[in-house]
Amino acid sequence: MSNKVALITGITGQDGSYLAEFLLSKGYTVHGIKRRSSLFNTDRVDHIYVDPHNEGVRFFMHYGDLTDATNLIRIIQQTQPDEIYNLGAQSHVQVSFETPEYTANSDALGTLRLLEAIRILGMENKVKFYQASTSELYGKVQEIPQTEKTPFYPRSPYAAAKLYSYWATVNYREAYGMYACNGILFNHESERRGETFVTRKITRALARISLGLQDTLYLGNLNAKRDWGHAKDFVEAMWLMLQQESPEDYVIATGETHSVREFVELAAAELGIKLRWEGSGVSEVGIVDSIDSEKYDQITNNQYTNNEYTSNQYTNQPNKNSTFKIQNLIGVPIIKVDPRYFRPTEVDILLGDPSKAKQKLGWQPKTSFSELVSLMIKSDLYEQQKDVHLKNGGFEIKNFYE
Ligand code: NDP
Ligand code: GDR
Repeated sequence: MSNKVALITGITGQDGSYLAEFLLSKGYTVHGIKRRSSLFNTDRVDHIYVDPHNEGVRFFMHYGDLTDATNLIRIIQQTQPDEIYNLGAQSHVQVSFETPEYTANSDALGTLRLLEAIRILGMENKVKFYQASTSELYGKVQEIPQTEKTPFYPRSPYAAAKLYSYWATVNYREAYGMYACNGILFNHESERRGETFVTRKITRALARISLGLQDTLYLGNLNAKRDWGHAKDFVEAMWLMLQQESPEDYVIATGETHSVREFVELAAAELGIKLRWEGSGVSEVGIVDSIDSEKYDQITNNQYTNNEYTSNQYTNQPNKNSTFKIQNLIGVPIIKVDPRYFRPTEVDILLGDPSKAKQKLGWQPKTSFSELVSLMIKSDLYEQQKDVHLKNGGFEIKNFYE
């Protein structure tokens, strides 16, 4: 077991929570930086939180923000980390078109502030630094598949900000001899993925539609292709990058690409729903062609055994009390295109070549595309079942995402 100390920015995010779990399991003491918010925002890490008054605590959270250099310097000085993982970011590509300056401040200058804090504190030779770089750097792709050598062509304020951080990390490595690495991670998802990223939006909405809680799922570009892996597998690669003899940059990907449309079809199929597509462009709709009721019953009955959030609280079969019959969906257009979700500049296709990571880090993804979709659907069915109970109990159910 290690007795190292790690500091994670973005601890309340998807990756921050998986990485914290992983490092704690290795014996690390983990410090996380969380932003102040007006409501509790720690759902993803509540299960690993321990009252700091207890003895032997190895997980701590500190208020801070990547836009505030003073607190970054103070937290690094206080916690004296061996490893810093910079996962904090305004991470939504579409939102970055709405908030470009803030995105640059947190995603570009935030990284610079951390790197400078390390220098100011004279910790260049003690701290190892991980930068959450992204396949979005490739943007308008110059070659397929993308490797560590593929030229970048960012297509959003988010990607442009991340490009700055990529090069700042390389520069601090070369200028000051810091152990600093870029993980160029392709899309990675999970049961904990934010609800407005396309995969989670799809699994959550389809689960709700199958339970009669929502009518329609509105999506943007169905033809975009992404290399989707599981976040739990990907955080392991971050750690491996910091355990090598010398710091280098690595592509982390599955080596498979699928369209948003394929993701929708597979997620629906997981629920026993077969879709057919009609129309084209903004008029395209996904209509329920047929339902495999046996498959739906099977997944709704078995979801608990496979779900990471399994609790003894709900042991009854989910649909027992539901008045909604999934057969009602046959012939209904449940997927519609809404141009609101089109991006001013799109990244059409991403496909990573993780050969270097396989060879040098001994890393490879463990979760297949179909396993990822299945895990996410099961988890969302479980979550949404709570709303079915509320609805059947007479409470009004609102959906803010439709
Ligand atoms: P999330 O959006 O789930 O998490 C982002 C985290 O950053 C949250 O904890 C968020 O806090 C925090 N954060 C946002 N702004 C600030 C700020 N100004 N100061 C401090 N913290 C802030 O992202 P992921 O976990 O999916 O991604 C982790 C990192 O990896 C990000 O940098 C992302 O850009 C990058 N990345 C992600 C990929 C993916 O497919 N998931 C692929 C490649 C790179 P809060 O909870 O308060 O919002
Ligand atoms: P991405 O993820 O932009 O790749 O960034 P997102 O899931 O938002 O989009 C993937 C693709 O799906 C298309 N799409 C939609 N996207 C969203 N969010 N909502 C929709 O309704 C919708 N319909 C179609 C998008 O146009 C896009 O082509 C993620 C983030 O985690 C980044 O932080 C990270 O750097 C990259 O992955 C790698």
